[in-house]
Amino acid sequence: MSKCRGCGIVLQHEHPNQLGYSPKKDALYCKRCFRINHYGDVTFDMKKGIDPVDILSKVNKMNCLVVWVVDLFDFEASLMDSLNRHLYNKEIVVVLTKKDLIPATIGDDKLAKFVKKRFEYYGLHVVDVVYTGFHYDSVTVKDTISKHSQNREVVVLGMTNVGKSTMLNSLMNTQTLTASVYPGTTLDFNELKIDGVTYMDTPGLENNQSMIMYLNKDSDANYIIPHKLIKPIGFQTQKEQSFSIEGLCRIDFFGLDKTSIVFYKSNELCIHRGKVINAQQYWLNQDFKIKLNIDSSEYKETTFNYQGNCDVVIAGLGFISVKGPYTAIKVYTHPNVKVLQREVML
Ligand SMILES: Nc1nc2c(ncn2[C@@H]2O[C@H](COP(=O)(O)OP(=O)(O)OP(=O)(O)O)[C@@H](O)[C@H]2O)c(=O)[nH]1
Ligand SMILES: [Mg+2]
Repeated sequence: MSKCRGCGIVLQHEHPNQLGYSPKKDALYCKRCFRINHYGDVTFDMKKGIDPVDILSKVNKMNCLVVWVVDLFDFEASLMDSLNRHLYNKEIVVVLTKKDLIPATIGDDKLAKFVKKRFEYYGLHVVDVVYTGFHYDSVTVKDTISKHSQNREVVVLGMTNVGKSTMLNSLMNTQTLTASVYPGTTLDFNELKIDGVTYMDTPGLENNQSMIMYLNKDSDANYIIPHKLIKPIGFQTQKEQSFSIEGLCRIDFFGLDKTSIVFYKSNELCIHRGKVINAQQYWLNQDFKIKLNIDSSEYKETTFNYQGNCDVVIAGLGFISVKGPYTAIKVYTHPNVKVLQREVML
């Protein structure tokens, strides 16, 4: 039984429309990986990840070091509420990916502190935090993992699309594993040896709380997931203001007084700004280029009354950093998308 080197699925040569198919008996990659790598094309529906319980309970029984991979830009969507139940007895090294997307306004130590605190909040034991990103040297990541592995297998886990396979490719300095912009690229456990350490690439955990799951068109994920350094967009504003990011979410601010509001999101997405009093009318009548797969009337309202400096995070989309006086913030988006207020990250 041989497995596809790119995505870990068992190769088969009988069923062209099923996963794992390759017409060549001695192929190293399945047809799907071949097409993703050569044409950026996904021949079969991506699965958008795998049921977290299946994978986490398997990992729970292994004597392994867990490398939890987190997309720094989409940090909150990279964590799950029930994680501590499955990983309570595991040492975890956190690898933060996509640092190249984040403006360099925060020191590494401060960021590591922030990350450890967020993981503690979820009841998880983090032994180290390291960074990676396009054009970053992967030596520190490799050395840190190696130091903590102590002859154990290293299981690379995380939500779908956070950059697990890309990170492993950078440790090997090859393009062996298949990576793609769409969630659900890696399909099964995929074992590799890097400098004598056994690593396991894994399928990303399905993230039902991310906006990526609820787009009107799956291909719009390409606009929502940032590919370049994010250009923060700032406003200094007063009284009541409403902002919408395409047709994806609307955020109403109340009681502003020269308050600074900075949006961190993909540069491809437009922000529409107006008065709260006109916002509902605008929201209902506008034919947005990028939308969710629900009716505007089905959007859920979340209200935040904490009035300090904060980030408002919309999982899968980005965050809004708010500094200065305000009395309340209301967010409208898909009812399943995780929306939260947290301490300021950058
Ligand atoms: N800018 C930037 N993009 C990254 C980085 N790491 C990964 N990506 C991109 O993120 C997308 C997902 O990468 P993958 O490596 O396939 O992610 P994964 O976690 O293995 O995904 P699944 O196998 O679907 O769970 C791809 O488009 C990558 O090019 C990074 O450090 N910086
Ligand atoms: Mg992968």
